[in-house]
Amino acid sequence: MWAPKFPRRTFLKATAVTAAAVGAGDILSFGDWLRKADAAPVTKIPSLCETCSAACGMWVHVKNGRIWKVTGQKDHSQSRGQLCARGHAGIAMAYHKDRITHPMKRIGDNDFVPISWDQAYSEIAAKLQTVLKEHGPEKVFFSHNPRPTNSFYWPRLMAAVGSATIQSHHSICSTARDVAYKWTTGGMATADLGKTKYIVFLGRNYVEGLSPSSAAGMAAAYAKGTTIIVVDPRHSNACLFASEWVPIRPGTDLALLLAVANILITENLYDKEFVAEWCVGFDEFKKGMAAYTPEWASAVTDIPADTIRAIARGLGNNRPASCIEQGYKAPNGCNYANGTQMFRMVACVNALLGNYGQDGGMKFGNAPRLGSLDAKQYPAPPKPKAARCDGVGIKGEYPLCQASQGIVHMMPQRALEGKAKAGFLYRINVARNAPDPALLVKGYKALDLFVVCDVKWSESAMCAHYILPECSPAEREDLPAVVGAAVTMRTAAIDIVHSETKPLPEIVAGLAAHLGLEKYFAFSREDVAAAMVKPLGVTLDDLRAKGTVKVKAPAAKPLSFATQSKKIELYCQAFADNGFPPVPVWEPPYSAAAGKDSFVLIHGKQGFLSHTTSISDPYLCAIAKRYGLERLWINAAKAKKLGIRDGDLVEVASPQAKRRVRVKVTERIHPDAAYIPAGYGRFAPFLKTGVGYGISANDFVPARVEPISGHAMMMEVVVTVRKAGE
Ligand SMILES: Nc1nc2c(c(=O)[nH]1)N[C@H]1C(S)=C(S)[C@@H](COP(=O)(O)OP(=O)(O)OC[C@H]3O[C@@H](n4cnc5c(=O)[nH]c(N)nc54)[C@H](O)[C@@H]3O)O[C@H]1N2
Ligand SMILES: Nc1nc2c(c(=O)[nH]1)N[C@H]1C(S)=C(S)[C@@H](COP(=O)(O)OP(=O)(O)OC[C@H]3O[C@@H](n4cnc5c(=O)[nH]c(N)nc54)[C@H](O)[C@@H]3O)O[C@H]1N2
Ligand code: SF4
Ligand SMILES: [Mo]
Repeated sequence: MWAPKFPRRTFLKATAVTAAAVGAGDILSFGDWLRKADAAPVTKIPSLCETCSAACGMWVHVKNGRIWKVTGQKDHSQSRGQLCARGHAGIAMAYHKDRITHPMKRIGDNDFVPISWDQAYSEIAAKLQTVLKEHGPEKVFFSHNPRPTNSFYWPRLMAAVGSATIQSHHSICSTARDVAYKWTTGGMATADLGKTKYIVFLGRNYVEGLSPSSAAGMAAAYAKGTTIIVVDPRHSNACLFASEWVPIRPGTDLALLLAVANILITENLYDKEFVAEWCVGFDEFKKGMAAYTPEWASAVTDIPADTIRAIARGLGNNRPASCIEQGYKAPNGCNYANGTQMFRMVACVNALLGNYGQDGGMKFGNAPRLGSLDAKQYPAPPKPKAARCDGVGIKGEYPLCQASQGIVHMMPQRALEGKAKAGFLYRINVARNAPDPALLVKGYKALDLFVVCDVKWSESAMCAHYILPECSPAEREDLPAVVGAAVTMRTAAIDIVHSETKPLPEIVAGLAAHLGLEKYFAFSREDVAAAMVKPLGVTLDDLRAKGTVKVKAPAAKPLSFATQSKKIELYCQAFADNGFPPVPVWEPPYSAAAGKDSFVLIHGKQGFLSHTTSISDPYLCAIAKRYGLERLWINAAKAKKLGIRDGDLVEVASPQAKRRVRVKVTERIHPDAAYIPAGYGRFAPFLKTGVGYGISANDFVPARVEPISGHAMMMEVVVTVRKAGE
């Protein structure tokens, strides 16, 4: 078991600093010190929240060199002056007990020793060079959760090494959606919630899978009378703002959409001019939809046929100011086997409504463009020629997946097959967030070299040969990003808390230098940042003072679709060419097998937690424990049949795992579904908070890859639930 071993030198240095501070100025007693500390001014420093992908703009209020509190930036379009509970709690990561304070080397199971940066860089570089020599760059991969700084630095290092396998977290998030839109409309449009008259949310939960602006937007639309339909097997908190909750059998939204298209066509409610001008394959599509009557869909979805008709007519009669919201993870981003075709249908139904580019319909973003480093002055490494080790873009493997996303959860399996030999993880905890943790841990440990760069201990970090500790967001300045019609940037609010942690640009440059690749990093982070904001007429000093700076929105672009045909592909040629149905057809979810006594195990976000990160936060964990929020939801009638009462301890079982948890017995869930909130069930032994509390749906799900978009099918699992002995 690892215990921090501080070299004597560090201890002496720290003692000397404290002594100097105490002896300074007019402080003679503890009372003096307290009065002075209390009277110290508070300064506000602009930063960005790192606790979820909304990356809200925040002000960090600093007193005596420590974080005092945070508030939301008004000019930032995600926060609009507010932060959620996770944002308020998340900034305290700087002082968290689970911080990794030194570079670490694993010397056994759950056994690490702190090492110097120089030793870490030298040993990683030597092992990587051996892998490159023996196996080539095609067996090296990098997985991350893309944010502005890491999206620049790590892919550049990987390219310098020759590896093309750069992966984001999307195969366990939204990749079915993203791949479906890529091939259908050429990219994702978003619902114009402020102006729509009739909108259907398929699971997507703005109130719990939230950013302050999306939750506020939904509340405002509801207040002014917009018809909001929420389709979800569970009465989620989004139903607070719903005109109607439509419970659905898990994994069957595709059937609902096929029937909606059928009705729009047979009842002549679709936009013929739009379809003629902007769509290809309508005749095949129309033929394909003919069999999907509302009665057929009702039997599949458990939604009354008249409700399906009412939804289709509500959409058709209000077009073009009506839409199916674009979705995210729920219900099909990476959850069900039919997810990619389901999102193709979301795009196709919106096309039938002719709502693209229309007020109240689906609009494509038009963000200001950031600049980049002068390539003549700072030559970039050549684009890698090596094949990817996740099969993405390769005929016969995963030809239609997004190269920018890859298949992150597959790498441990590839390692066990000898198809991957060295891996780097940044800001992602795949071992807890993807299905089948036992396999993930075994696979990562089978690599010749596995390096994790994180701020805190995690299940994935526990598998690493080397851990590179980054300083936390409050302690660093990062590269700028565009948000709405503005530029924003995180600046360093406090000094580095643990002297042996570093910001990412230094870490990557250090590694590059030990690999002999320093020529690709002969610039400072400021050089990159300044080049990014220059074309928008913004300076780094502006950003350091204001955090978020409005810029001129680019002129509106005429409607266009970046597909192969330059039209919306109701019939998708690329799907046909690769052996997938070119017009969506009904495919039952694997979990359709859920029967009278079993459940499809579904999951989703809670407003106060973010993935695995937040349950180890002491304040947020205390909220969860105080209100018993880790519970498994099951339907009241079914619970009665199974002899289970609210608050009982139950055993949840799939062929993969058995776990115990308390139940919430409720009318708010379809009888075929059992719901477990996301982010619980942490098992990394070094964590001091939240470990072992609650359970994770991922334990029950086998490791699989959906063939079209490469996602993890994270709700394709049937479980039994029975009362457990105390
Ligand atoms: N059961 C279940 N599983 C799910 C989901 C679910 O709803 N239910 N949701 C899925 C979804 S939508 C997603 S997007 C994924 C998310 O999966 P991940 O991207 O893995 O998300 P996190 O759990 O937040 O883990 C992020 C890691 O980054 C680290 N980190 C945080 N800030 C920093 C930083 O500034 N620098 C560095 N270097 N590291 C940092 C954290 O300590 C943590 O270890 O999970 C998926 N998995
Ligand atoms: N508080 C909080 N907010 C977050 C995050 C977070 O971790 N915490 N993470 C961010 C990220 S990375 C993402 S991807 C988004 C995700 O945002 P959403 O896509 O809104 O995410 P989830 O909560 O994963 O959605 C799960 C919902 O889908 C429902 N569902 C399950 N099966 C089905 C089905 O078959 N049909 C239908 N119609 N619904 C179904 C569940 O009951 C649940 O309400 O949230 C973002 N915002
Ligand atoms: S929504 Fe909450 S957690 Fe996400 S970035 Fe904003 S404040 Fe942070
Ligand atoms: Mo996500």
